[in-house]
Amino acid sequence: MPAERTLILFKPDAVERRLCGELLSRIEKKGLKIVGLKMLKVTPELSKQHYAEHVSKPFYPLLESFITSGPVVAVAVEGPEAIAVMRTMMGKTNGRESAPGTIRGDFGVSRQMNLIHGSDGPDAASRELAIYFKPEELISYQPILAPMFAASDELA
Ligand code: D4T
Repeated sequence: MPAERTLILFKPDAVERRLCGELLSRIEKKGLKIVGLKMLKVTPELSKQHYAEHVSKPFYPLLESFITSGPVVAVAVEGPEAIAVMRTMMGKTNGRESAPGTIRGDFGVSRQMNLIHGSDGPDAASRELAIYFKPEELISYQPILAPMFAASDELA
């Protein structure tokens, strides 16, 4: 199976609550690889681009207000089935329903202030990585310990 890349955002509530280190640590300890990292403010225009599928929904105005309320941290994450692995680690959208052990299950009780975004499929991952990172900001590298994280037949 090929190594995938996915776009992760630590949302304004994660930054405000000083949870970025905790979330980054979980990603690293899981064995996924960080290949891009930056802090930025999401503008209303960027929010509409990112959340294009939600712009016409009733909850969108509140969502835009929240996601533009403070800085976010964008992380490009790589690994075998990284998209699904991250979605499992994040838990359900609503923190009240997310299982303990997941990021949203451990740190929140909200559906909107749910700390973290992760691309929900390969098409979304490509689209979202291109929104937040220039190609040259995504770094390809082979850690010396890579053979200790997955067998050769688990990666392309
Ligand atoms: P993201 O996209 O942030 O990773 O979240 P999910 O993939 O888990 O959830 P989503 O696309 O359904 O929702 C996107 C974003 O909108 C917020 N939201 C959602 C909200 O504020 N009110 C709502 O009613 C819903 C359904 C939470 C996540």
